[in-house]
Amino acid sequence: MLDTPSIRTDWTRQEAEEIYDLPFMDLLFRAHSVHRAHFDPNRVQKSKLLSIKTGGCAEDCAYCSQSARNGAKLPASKLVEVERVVAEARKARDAGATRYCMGAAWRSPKDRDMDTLAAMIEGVKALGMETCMTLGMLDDDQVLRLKEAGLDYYNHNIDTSERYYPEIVTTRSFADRIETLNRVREAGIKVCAGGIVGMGEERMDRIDMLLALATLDEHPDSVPINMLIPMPGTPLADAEPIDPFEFVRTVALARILMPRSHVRLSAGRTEMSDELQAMCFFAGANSLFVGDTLLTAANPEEDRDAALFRRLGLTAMEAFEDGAR
Ligand code: SAM
Ligand code: DTB
Ligand code: SF4
Repeated sequence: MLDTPSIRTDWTRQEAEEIYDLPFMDLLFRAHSVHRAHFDPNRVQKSKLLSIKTGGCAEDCAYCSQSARNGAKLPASKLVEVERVVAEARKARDAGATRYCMGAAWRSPKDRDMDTLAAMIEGVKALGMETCMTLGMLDDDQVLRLKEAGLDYYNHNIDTSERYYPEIVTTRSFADRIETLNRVREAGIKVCAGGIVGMGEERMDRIDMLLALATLDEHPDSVPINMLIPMPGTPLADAEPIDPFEFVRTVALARILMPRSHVRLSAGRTEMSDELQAMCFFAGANSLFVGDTLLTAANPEEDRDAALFRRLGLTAMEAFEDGAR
């Protein structure tokens, strides 16, 4: 990835701030130009999520319905059976998804679950789909086991800036997150890392979050930008919704700092108008979650997304298509 001169991992805060603060039209133009230089702007990657283990999580992430410490009262489930995961993945593939992302409400996986996780990866891969997992922090042995099973992507979000992180999570640190990301990268698994906008953070936190990702040794291959879904019972249930233009600015900055990454318009699309989503695609988003549920929260219905693709002339990327020019 680093062989292209436009791909930089030495962005400074001042540069990032100047880009984020550009007049909106200048920012959109620049982001779209970068997008167009690196991707076909009419192609969008489709991922599908499945919660393979829901609720009862030991961590205290303030946004999350699945933390046992929050008041969302989501009952803890057991790890879903491999056969069900593969059957759900087949349905998702037949509905047009090319990447299957399996998420577990864990601080980190237990070693006794690793065989089951490996079987899920093998089963989903056999369908011709890209595989992704998000299981919390990993140690060296666990990363290697996932790699051996053929895992393509690992999702691990930094969620916000290092400064704001302790306001959102206290049971682990920002540095813990970076450590797992580095481990995943070193093992040769593709990295999916992004964050959440609309948690009461400052503009500078959004900039610093993206800067932290853009100055890793290598950019994440996928960068999910989530708009907070305020989940009832969580400390962020009453968070002030973010100005949609700030959300678009965040997408645009992600595209400019990380030109070859897939920037994913992630959680929060049910609350976005089609026009706002179109603006995000113009600003450089080229991936999304499809299907009517994310992990525990709602996502737009299939027919709404199909209509959006039709109206905008967007087409879906193939599995393992990197999409880059
Ligand atoms: N437990 C694992 C972990 O935290 O890494 C994996 C699952 S966790 C639910 C995956 C990501 O979903 C979080 O890092 C966060 O960025 C995002 N997320 C969770 N709840 C959200 C919400 N209410 N709104 C927006 N994004 C959310
Ligand atoms: C990501 O950045 N967003 C996804 C995925 N990676 C794991 C999760 C969104 C979760 C939204 C809230 C829910 O469904 O509970
Ligand atoms: Fe647990 Fe992940 Fe939710 Fe945090 S985001 S409470 S680690 S499931």
